Amino acid sequence: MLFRKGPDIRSSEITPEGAFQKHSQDRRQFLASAAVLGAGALAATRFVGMLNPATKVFADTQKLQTIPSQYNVTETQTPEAKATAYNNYYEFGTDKSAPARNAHTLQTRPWTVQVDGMVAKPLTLDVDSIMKYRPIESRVYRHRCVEAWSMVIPWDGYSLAEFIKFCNPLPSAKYVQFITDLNKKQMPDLPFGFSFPYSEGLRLDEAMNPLALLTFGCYGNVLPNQNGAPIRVVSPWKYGFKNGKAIVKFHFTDKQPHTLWNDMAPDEYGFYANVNPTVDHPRWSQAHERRIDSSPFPKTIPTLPFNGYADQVAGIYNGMNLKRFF
Ligand SMILES: Nc1nc2c(c(=O)[nH]1)N[C@H]1C(S)=C(S)[C@@H](COP(=O)(O)O)O[C@H]1N2
Ligand SMILES: [Mo]
Repeated sequence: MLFRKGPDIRSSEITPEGAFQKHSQDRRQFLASAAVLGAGALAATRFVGMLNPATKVFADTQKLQTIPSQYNVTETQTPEAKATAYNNYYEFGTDKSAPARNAHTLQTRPWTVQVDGMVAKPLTLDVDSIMKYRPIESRVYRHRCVEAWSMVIPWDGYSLAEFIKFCNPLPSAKYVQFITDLNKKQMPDLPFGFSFPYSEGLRLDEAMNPLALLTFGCYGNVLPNQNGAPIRVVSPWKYGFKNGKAIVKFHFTDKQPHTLWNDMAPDEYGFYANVNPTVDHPRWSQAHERRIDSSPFPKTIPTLPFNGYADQVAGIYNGMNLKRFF
């Protein structure tokens, strides 16, 4: 395997008291640096954003400093031009090419993120301070859409677990919900018939797996709007729809949160959405996928259990019927 085997985190081990104490030092430092760095970083990004409303230009001028990751796959990467032009982001249209054309209307700075629900203390944070909390890794991940296409994308971020520990969830919290911005003015193409804002979520033990990435960029640039700027989640062993874009709220809860696709069609899009070649979508097979890479025609390749990340994540689901909890 290409990966180091990750620690097998069980829900009973999530957010023990000791972790909170160990973390309070980091937390104080983070709050201090957030206060100091917030204003300058915010001014710089707004300036660039205002000069260059076009998303592509914004991304090109916003290089990220990244460190290497131990979690890279070695398959051929999808060219940046393809990964940023073929998107699912229904707030900006249901066509795959629509988000790249339309998403520039979303203003991604200033951007505040709320942390609420079952946490020691609700927080309102500036996205730039969240981005600076931990070094940004470049992680080359497989990215598998439920519609049976896939890409290989270098995402830039740090483990969601780091941020969750910072959020201080109560021991009773069992899930974290990610809620996307809903701004009708900045989303003039919002289609009818969807229960926006987009909502997704993970069980806390899934969210604490080191593979789950709090993502700010891709290909070494800040995320283009169509890929979820300024902050999104990437959980590479799950179908792409789990990976909410443009997050404005992390809500901690003890109940399985509602999710947009599960609301829309519960028999087609389960809450867990683990990539599973043996559980077909009611309307198509999930045994294979079309890999969008550098070749002009996507190759059809077999889909791997947990998208090839079974060594890291299968343990999370020990004893669970994955055909029932799909
Ligand atoms: N807010 C929001 N997030 C979203 C979606 C969406 O429509 N709205 N689509 C999801 C789906 S179905 C996929 S496959 C991925 C696509 O991410 P990408 O466009 O960066 O490849 O985003 C997910 N996150
Ligand atoms: Mo998707």
